[in-house]
Amino acid sequence: VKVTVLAGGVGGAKFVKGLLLAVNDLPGSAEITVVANTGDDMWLTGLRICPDLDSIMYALAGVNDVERGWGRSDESSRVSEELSAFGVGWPWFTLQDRDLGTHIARTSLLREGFPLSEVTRRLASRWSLPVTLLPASDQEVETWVELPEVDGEPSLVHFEEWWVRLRARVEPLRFLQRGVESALPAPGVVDAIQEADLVLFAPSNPVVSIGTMTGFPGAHGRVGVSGIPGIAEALRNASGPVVGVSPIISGAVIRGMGDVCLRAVGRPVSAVGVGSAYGARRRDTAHGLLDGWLVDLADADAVPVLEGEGIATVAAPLWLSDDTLATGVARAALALAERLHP
Ligand code: FO1
Repeated sequence: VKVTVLAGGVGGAKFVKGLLLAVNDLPGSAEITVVANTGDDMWLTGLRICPDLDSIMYALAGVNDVERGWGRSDESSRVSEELSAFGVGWPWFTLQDRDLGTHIARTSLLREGFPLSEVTRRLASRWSLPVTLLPASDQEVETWVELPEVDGEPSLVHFEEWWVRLRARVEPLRFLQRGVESALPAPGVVDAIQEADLVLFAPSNPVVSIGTMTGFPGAHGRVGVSGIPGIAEALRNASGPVVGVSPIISGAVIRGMGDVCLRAVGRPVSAVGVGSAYGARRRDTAHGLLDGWLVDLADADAVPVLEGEGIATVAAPLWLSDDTLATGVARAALALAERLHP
């Protein structure tokens, strides 16, 4: 079977690790493609940083820092100490030594003229990852955050500055996907979605991680997020079922600060809120994306609501705290997909 997963960084990686174990139950071999969000990417200290691609690559290679979630294990900070002493870079955003090796290698290949998809293939080939890892786009699409005026000046900061320095404490006016209008899905992304036997949305940040790929509509007068042109269309044309896993359990995010992102686009922080923002694919031909939606057992009351909206919804345990639990979540997603497309 061919499975394609749309994913953000750390949560996406945990889900994919579970999926790799869950597909062992299926007959025949599985071919998994992971399409990673590139909206968190940025230039810093002259280097191209791709947090979500790296989080997934390191986790699947088994070289990630498990406790922190991002970056490599067995790290040191000698280079970042030197950069700080020169006053270069962001002192609150630590680029550690091994991780810097990745950014230098990536930037070097980009400078040689290779597109990000080819650069990612080359970096990942070092570890023979058990999946094909694709960036959502080869073009630079960066999420910026518009914050309320300070001293009469509207302030616009890169997503990472809002997320890491400000810890998402300031409520954004809106998100801006810089460069998204002229971006295209990276080579292989549209085919991976359209030709998959099933497409899964990892329980990643629905607004800035999945939304930067698929688009995420605003509500209650708030501006939504623009997706990379062509990805939502590929999802609507997908021949297999599209099944999402809720990143919200009992009205709170599984990890991170995605609740602030949902409020910023005027959406309720709930399994129903996220599911209905993605929308039912068959019924709402204008912009619906989902055939199936997995919610946590604690959100079982979401089932009849979303079923009423035309999305096949199942309640299952959704915590991803360890590989065994993550495998259970992936099994539940595969079972729902099987029901939708036997
Ligand atoms: N997150 C932090 O909270 N502090 C950091 O200093 C930091 C550095 C960092 C460097 C490389 C990288 O790939 C990720 C890094 N992250 C850091 C994680 C990242 O900011 C976010 O958690 C994700 O982008 C959100 O999905």
